[in-house]
Amino acid sequence: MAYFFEEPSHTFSEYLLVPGYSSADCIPANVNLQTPVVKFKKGEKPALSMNIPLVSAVMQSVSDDKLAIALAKEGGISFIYGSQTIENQAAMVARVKGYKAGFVTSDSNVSPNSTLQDVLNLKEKTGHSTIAVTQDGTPNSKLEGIITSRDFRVGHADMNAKVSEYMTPFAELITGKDGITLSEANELIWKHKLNSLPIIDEAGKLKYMVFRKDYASHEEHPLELLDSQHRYIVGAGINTRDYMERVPALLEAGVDIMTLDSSEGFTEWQRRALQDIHAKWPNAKVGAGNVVDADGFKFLADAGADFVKIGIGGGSICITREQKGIGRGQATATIEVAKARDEYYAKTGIYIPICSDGGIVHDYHMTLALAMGADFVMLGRYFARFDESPTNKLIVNGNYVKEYWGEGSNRARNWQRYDMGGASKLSFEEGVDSYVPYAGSLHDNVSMSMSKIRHTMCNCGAVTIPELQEKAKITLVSQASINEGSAHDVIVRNTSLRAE
Ligand code: MZP
Repeated sequence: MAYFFEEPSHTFSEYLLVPGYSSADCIPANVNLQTPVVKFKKGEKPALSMNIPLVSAVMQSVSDDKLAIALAKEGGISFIYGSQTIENQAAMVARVKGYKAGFVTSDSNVSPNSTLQDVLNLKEKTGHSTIAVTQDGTPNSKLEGIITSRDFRVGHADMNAKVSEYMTPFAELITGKDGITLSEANELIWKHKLNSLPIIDEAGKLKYMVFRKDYASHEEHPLELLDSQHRYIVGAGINTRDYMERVPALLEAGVDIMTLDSSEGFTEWQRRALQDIHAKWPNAKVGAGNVVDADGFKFLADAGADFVKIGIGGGSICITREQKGIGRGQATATIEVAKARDEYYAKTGIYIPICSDGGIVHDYHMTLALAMGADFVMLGRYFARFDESPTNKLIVNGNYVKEYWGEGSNRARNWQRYDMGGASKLSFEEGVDSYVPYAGSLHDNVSMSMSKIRHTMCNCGAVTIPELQEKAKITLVSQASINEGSAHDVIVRNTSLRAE
C-alpha cells in the first residue's frame, strides 16, 4: 500500500516566528550571516562558506557572469546556468574569475580617427562619458588618449571632427602600470584629482580602467566573497548527461562549486554523476538535488553530495505540480530534510549543508527557511528583477518589468533538468515564461533583505544562523491570522514604502 504522510505539507506563508529574549548584544550590527556551503567534519571548517545565505538559481534568466559578480560582491554565490554550451558556460565562469574588482575592461572605446558623433553615439549606447581612445578602437590596443563629453561642446564643435583633435593625448595622461593594486590606483586618482585611471602594460596597451566611483563601490562591499587569490567565488550548474566533458571545462575556468541541476534528484543518474565526478576530480565540490524528504536527502548524502538542494514544484515559474502531481510544500520539505541532515550529522559527524530552493516570495520567507534548518536559500524570481540579471527590461502596461522564464519552459528547453532517461528532448513544459516587476540594483535589494533578516534574527535572540536554528520558535498560522498580518480594515494611502 502507498505511504501516506500524516500531515499536509505547508509552505512558508503559513508560518511565523515567535520572538525570543533579545539580550543587549543582540543587535543587527552584531549579526553574522556566514554559512557553510559544502560538507565538513565535526570540529573542522568547511572548505567553502558564504558571507550571506543567498545563492542565485541555475537559470538562463537569472545567473550569468554579470549577476555572479554582483552577488559575489555582496557575499553570496551565483550558479551560472548550464543550459548552454560547455564553452559558453566555461567562458562565463572565466569572466567572473578574471574580473578584478575595481579594474574594468573598457567598454567604451574609439580610435583617433573616429568622429565626435561616434563618441556621442557610444555614450548613448553605454551610458559612459569617459571613452578610451586606442589605436584601433578596441579595448586592449595601444592607448592614444582619453576623450570625455566635457572635451567638446555639442552644438559648437563640428560633429564630423576627429577625436584626435579633442582628446587628452597620451603624453598628458596620468596612467597606472599593469600589476598596480587597487589602493595604489586609488592613491593616483586622489593625488591627481582624476575621475578615471587607465592601466597600461609595458607596450603601452590599455589593460583596464579604474574609475573613482568603482573604488567607492568596492569600499561599499565589506562582505564580498573572494577566493585565496582575491578572485570572486562562482558556481555553475551541471547535468547528469555531459558531466564528464562539462566538469573539466568548468574546473579549468576556475569554478569554485557546482551543483547537479535537476527538478528531481532522487535518482540513479545523480548517484552515478556524483561518484564519477568525485572519483575523477576528488577536490571538485558538487551539490545535488532536488529532493523533498528524508529518504531523498539520505540517498544523496550517501552518494557523496557536498550539499543538498530542497524543493520540487514551489518555484514561482514552476508548473510541475500541475503537470505531474509531484512535489511538496517548501516549508515541510525543508523541515523534514533539516531533521534528516541533523540525524546524519549526529550519526556520522559529517555536516551536509542544505539549500531551500524556490518559492521565496517575501524576505521573511528567507529567515523562516533558515530558522527551519536551511543553511542557505536559492532564489530565481528575486534576482531576475534586478538590473544585473541577463534578461530584457521592458515596459508592460506602463510599468517596468524584466523577463523571467523557467528552465522547463519552451523558451529555455532545458530538457536535461527534467531528464528521466530516454530521448534528448523536453517532452512537455514544466515551467512558464513570465514578467517580474523591475526592482533596481542587486546591491540595494540584497542590502535591504539582509537588513530585515538581521532584525528578525535579533527578535529571535540570535546573532548567527546556527543560533537562529537552535532558538527559533515557529508557529503555523491560520488563514485569519495571515489576513491579520497585512494592513487590514484601513484604506491604504501610500504603499510605496512597503518593501517586500
Ligand atoms: P523562484 O525563486 O522563482 O520561486 O524559484 C526558482 C527555482 O525554481 C529554481 O532554482 C529551480 O529550482 C526552479 N525552476 C527553474 N525552472 C523551473 C521550471 O521551469 C523551476 N519549472 O521549477
